[in-house]
Amino acid sequence: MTTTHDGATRTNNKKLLDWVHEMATLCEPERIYWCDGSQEEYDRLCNELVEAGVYARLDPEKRPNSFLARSHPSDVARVENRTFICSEKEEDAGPTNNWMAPKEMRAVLNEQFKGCMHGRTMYIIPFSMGPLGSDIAHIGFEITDSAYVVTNQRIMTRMGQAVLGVLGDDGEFVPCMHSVGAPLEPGEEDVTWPCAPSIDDKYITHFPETREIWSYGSGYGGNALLGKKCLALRIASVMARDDGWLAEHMLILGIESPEGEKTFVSAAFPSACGKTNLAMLIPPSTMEGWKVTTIGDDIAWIKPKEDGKFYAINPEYGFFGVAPGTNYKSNPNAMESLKENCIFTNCALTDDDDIWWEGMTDEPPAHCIDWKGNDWTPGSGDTPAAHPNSRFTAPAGQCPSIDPAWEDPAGVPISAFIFGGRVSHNFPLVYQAYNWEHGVYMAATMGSEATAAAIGQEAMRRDPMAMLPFIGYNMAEYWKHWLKIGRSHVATPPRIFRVNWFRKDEHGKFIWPGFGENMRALEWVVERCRGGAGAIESPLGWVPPYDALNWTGLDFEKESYYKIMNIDREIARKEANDQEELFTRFGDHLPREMELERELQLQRLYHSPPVWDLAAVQRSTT
Ligand code: O2Y
Ligand code: MN
Repeated sequence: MTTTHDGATRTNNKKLLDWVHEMATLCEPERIYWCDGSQEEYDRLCNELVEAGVYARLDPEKRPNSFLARSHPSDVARVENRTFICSEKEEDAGPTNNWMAPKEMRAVLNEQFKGCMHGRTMYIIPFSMGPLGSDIAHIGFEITDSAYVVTNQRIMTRMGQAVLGVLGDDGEFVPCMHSVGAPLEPGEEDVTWPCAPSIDDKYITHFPETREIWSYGSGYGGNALLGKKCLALRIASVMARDDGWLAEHMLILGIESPEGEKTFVSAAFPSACGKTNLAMLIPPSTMEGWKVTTIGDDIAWIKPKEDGKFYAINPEYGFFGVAPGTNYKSNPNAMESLKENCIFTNCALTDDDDIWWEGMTDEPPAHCIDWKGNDWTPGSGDTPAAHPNSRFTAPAGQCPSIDPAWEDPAGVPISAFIFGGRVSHNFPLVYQAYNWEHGVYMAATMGSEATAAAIGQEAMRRDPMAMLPFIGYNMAEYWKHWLKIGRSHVATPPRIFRVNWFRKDEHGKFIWPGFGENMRALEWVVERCRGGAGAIESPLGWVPPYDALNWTGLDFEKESYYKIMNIDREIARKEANDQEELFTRFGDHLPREMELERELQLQRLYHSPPVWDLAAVQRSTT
């Protein structure tokens, strides 16, 4: 075993050095390399990856310093059924997580990791989740045998030697162990995307009590870039529970009014709800003076501070966004962020050495190479050129809407939490919770519609707080944590809202224009937080009357507004009844407030006066 960059010359942190030594002994790599995070190192690794055929360098004029990688066709997304929470007790992982006893999992992992880095380099990546030295940030070390992971981590995290300075001799870190699970025996030729041959050999495992991550067999995204979902959500949610803060699957926005007042909000959405588009929203030009800035697109770490407010940081340094559907109409800021210094994974390669994906342009290219490396033309039928989960890895600092405070170690003060989903019927555009407990109930019961193929009906796929695949402990205990932190850790908790951009009319067409026009709902949210803007009491919560929204420059008649705000009470009661199924899964862990709020909601839906019909309210008041 040869060592490049000896660890002992880099750090005196005994825990770190012991761990690296122990992992090297287990994995038996050919080389050990301590990453310094420099540009020179990044360029060198990218060149090596180009030479090895792992990266294709894109045209330096069109897409400077950018690369395309193609994964193995079996390794294209997070593997939820192979993701485990290994707490000592099964009930501490809760009914929504896969669980295995730590002892049992360690035995499996020891087998898998033994000699798994034969013929490969073991890279040691020091990284900080959050601005270096921020009291909200945490340090991680990822050990990996993938240079693809190293180069992506340099974009996604603050990575390199400076982290070792902040760590010091006794500092704490989260050990993140990763292998693609494809040892190279002498004489064996490497492939461009090594990974474990079978899904059953992949393990994305978390040990909440000892705060460790072990990931084996996949080189893709959330399975391999361990700072993101594994550390910043699953392990951090446990740290947050223990230490009195929140680790959330939330974007963070700054919203500036024409008067120059800035309000920061954080928002959670399940996948496929346009979260990245909202994180980089550009208000319509007719809403003069309103400006939106981006602090983060995916994860928020939120801490209560002495002044009685929650402060949030984006623990990440880059975007790992879904490529298909991103274009200059849906998200100009994302497109501008992708102009240079990016890594693209599983996108299509055009004949002029640029990237393309479905929805990027009105017209597809006449020819390109698809994500599997095959010729592709618009006549290729249902075969997509880019994989539906193809990704861009882009430095967040390149986003034109990035907020000047996005790297502020103190974080930004959060005034509102917004929760969304994708619901085509009977769910209002926007409404506000009556109080913190009601808001936590609204967030806990959120979800998106999923068509149950077998019956052809739309069922609600629940995704509480958009944390279903990312909570590191029992979801019901997480709800208790939310209830407690809002009551006792801050003077005035942020207001809680729900939004839904996806309501359809009787012809199956979206009623709400969405995208930049979502700013109209955000303006109401901001005004509510500042004590202004009208609202009507409804069984679901406070709803805006038509005139409380800013309609300047948008032709959206009252009739259409009623359509996206009206609620059929019987359907709403069925929805509240259905929520019982979710709650009963948690047995004694369920906080009493959740069932109480559900009951109250049902009562309001039975007994509120008939004027609840929003259309009727509007007609009687205008
Ligand atoms: O499929 C993957 O590995 C990536 S998943 C992901 C990436 C960026 C932001 N969010 C997600 C997610 O699944 O929520
Ligand atoms: Mn996400």
